[in-house]
Amino acid sequence: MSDWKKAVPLIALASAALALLLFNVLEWVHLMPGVQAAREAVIIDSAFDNVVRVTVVIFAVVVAIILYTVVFFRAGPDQGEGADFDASPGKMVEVVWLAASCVLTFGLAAYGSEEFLHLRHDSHAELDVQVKAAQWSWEFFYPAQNVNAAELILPKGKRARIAITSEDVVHALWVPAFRLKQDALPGRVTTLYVTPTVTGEYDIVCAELCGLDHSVMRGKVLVVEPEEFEAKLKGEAW
Ligand SMILES: [Cu+2]
Repeated sequence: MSDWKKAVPLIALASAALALLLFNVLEWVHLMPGVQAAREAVIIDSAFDNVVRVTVVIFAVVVAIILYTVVFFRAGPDQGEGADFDASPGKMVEVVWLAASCVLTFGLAAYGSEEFLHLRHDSHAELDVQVKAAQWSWEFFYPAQNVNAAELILPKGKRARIAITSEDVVHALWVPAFRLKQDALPGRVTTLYVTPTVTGEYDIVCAELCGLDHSVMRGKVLVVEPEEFEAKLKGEAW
């Protein structure tokens, strides 16, 4: 036990150094690249970043403990395999480790669920779009405007309710720039809410293996200024 007490400052220092290094590497490689084109993207990215921060710290502590153990608890040349030593870390360490794991697991789960429900449960929307997926294309229908479009056109700053279904097999509507993904299920309607914040053209990708041409089942989202929306929709209608 006394060995571990002496080890704490060393392990803490090594953990901090390792965590700092990892944070810099993560910052450098940009885990979540690309534009955040919706309010939801900002929320999801920040949740993702926070979870990564917590896991980086835990990872650093675990690796520091492993390194310390490997270096300072090596068997000496006079100790053969199976040499006698007490591997038990003591009850206190076990209790603290278990309690901390529980707090972290449930804490992260609660944090994630809260953010998720927050995104999903506000059913207020200023625009309705119905999406139909079929092997291997996307179709968009605007019930209020009675318009069919080949692209998903959304006005900037307006919360849209996107009702998704499939005509054949399971697909998934994924807009990386929105950080949103939702399964398209035959015989069922799933719903996604999004408030686009940056005008531009973004990819829609099918994120569920759906057959031969799954890899080319792409679509486009056009986020336009609200005043251009109706005209753009009429222009894209077919
Ligand atoms: Cu697919």
